[in-house]
Amino acid sequence: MLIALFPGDGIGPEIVAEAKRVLDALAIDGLTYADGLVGGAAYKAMGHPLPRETLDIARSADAILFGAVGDPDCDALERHLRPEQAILGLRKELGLFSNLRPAKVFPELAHESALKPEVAGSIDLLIVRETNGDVYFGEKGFRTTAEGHREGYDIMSYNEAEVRRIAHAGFQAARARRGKLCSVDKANVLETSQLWRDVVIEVASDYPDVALSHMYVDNAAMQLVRNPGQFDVIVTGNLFGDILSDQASMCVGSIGMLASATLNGSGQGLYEPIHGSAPDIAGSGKANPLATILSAAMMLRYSLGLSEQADRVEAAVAQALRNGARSADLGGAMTTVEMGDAVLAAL
Ligand code: GGG
Repeated sequence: MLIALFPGDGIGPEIVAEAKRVLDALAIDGLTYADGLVGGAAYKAMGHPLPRETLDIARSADAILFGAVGDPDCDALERHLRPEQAILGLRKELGLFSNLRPAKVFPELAHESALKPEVAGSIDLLIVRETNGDVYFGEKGFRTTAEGHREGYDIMSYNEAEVRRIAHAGFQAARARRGKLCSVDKANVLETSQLWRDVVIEVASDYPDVALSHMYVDNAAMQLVRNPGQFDVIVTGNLFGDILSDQASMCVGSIGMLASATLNGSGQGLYEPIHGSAPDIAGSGKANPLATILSAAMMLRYSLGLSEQADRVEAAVAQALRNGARSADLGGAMTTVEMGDAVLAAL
């Protein structure tokens, strides 16, 4: 089993190192690693955020453990050379269209939530975010209007095949959980969302056991704060999912806690914390590695078929929190390595 390790930029190397220590401690037979550069680190070393060498490693791997990309040194680069193109490129090149972002409150962290603890305590949801289409991949550009004003544009588009496959992913996830799927769109304004809603309704006939509802994205943002316990699985597009999952992270306590898996249906997956590279704290030892460690647990479960080991890692994270492990984002003072030590001690 080959794992591609792509730490990326900023705090990426620090958090991936802790996840790797946890994987090593599991002493899994036949697990091998291949290191690759992505993002600003790859641009600086090789002139491209997603070099061919990295892509070749990704294609041959069973799973990718990814840190984060984003580097202020690269802010002035043309868009196709910016660090973020590494994650967009990997998702597109490997057909990784289904980004699963679970959000659940660890009881010890309920008081860290932006919500009242009793409201936070009700959160146990999964956002299924489409990651191969939408405004991220549509035609983009700059032009000048007839009046001489500079104008930027990003075309938002989805075709029915793209919506159908993510809808199936959403229904299947809901079926495996509490049987409720909320499809989030903006069908009162956007053509893409009208198509999205029509196709989700068509797909629903294959899942009579799943209760489907629809919500406009602005309402969904409000409901996530007002009554998050109503959600089981949310299926939504790339842009809406990106925004709603960051919002969900504040509801569960910290963006440093949210893991993710991005799957393509073949068993191969990319696993990463939902947070970015946090350049402001890079190298300071303040980063919380738990989202990356929990992403590694998702990798064990979804790509490597090692559910027992995944359960062990998740239980160790929960135990470390019960034992008082807290990084700065969780109101404590433990370093990245001390947080990793706490998980290892609980493993
Ligand atoms: N680990 C997440 C990360 O690196 N995020 C930076 C980023 O470019 N995100 C864009 C996206 O997730 O679509």
